[in-house]
Amino acid sequence: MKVYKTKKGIIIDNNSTFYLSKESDWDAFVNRSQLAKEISHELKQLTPDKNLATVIQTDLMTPIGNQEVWASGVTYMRSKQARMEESKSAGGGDFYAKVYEAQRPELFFKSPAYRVVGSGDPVRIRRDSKWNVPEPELTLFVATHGTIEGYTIGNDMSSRDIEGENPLYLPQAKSYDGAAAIGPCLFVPPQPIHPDTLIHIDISNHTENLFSGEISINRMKRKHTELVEYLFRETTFKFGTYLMTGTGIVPPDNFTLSEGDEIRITIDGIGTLVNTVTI
Ligand code: DO4
Ligand code: MG
Repeated sequence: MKVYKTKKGIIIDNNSTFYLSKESDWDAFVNRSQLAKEISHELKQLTPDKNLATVIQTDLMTPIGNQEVWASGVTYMRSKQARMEESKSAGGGDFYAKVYEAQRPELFFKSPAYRVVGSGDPVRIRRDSKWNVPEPELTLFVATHGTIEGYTIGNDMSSRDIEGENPLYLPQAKSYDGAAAIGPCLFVPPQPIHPDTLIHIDISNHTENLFSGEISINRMKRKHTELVEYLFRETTFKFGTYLMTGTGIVPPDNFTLSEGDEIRITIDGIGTLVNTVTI
């Protein structure tokens, strides 16, 4: 099942049959244990409505209420290599090699809900940065009790020159207006997402393709449950939380985003998150 937040309410897509939920509060709707079961139960009391198929195109909102967005780092070999390269001259390369092998994962706060954008919205690159990339990431929705209840597509926009200059600049490279995108929906499967699920990215300037990449989530070094366990150790999440799981796709070092570029991130079973770059 896919759940869309729209201006008309919460729409449930069950194998291309669409329903409008009786619950209009996003936090109350998503932040439940055994969410897939709960939604299946609710569907029995709802009437399908074909018109809702267009509403998810015309009235789509970012699938977030009061949730924070957290992120994991260096969870794929490609990410480790890219970070070591960009921070080499600053002597930071070693940090990334160590965190890739360490028991404790890298987790960082990415964004409060009010700063997160959805599919169709612009993402931004910093005006004080010259080297910017999108990071396409499977993003978990974790309910208050620490259970993974759903998945969405995340874009962890990053300024590689700022991050590479000094690892302590990570929050500036990762958290600024327009740096976090999620959407288009919350995917709520009855079982955990399939390990062979593919993440695909296309970046174009509308006339030509600039970069494409693909990776399977089974190339991730850590388990989703392991990331969640560390995140929830000493922190509570009243509304549940989103957790980006790290990138395994990094464009070549001579690539940087420019204003107007279109970023399309597709994850099997979830859909496509589309954003255009502004400054
Ligand atoms: O360590 C820096 C950030 C890493 C990251 O965002 C990623 O691997 O996706
Ligand atoms: Mg990332």
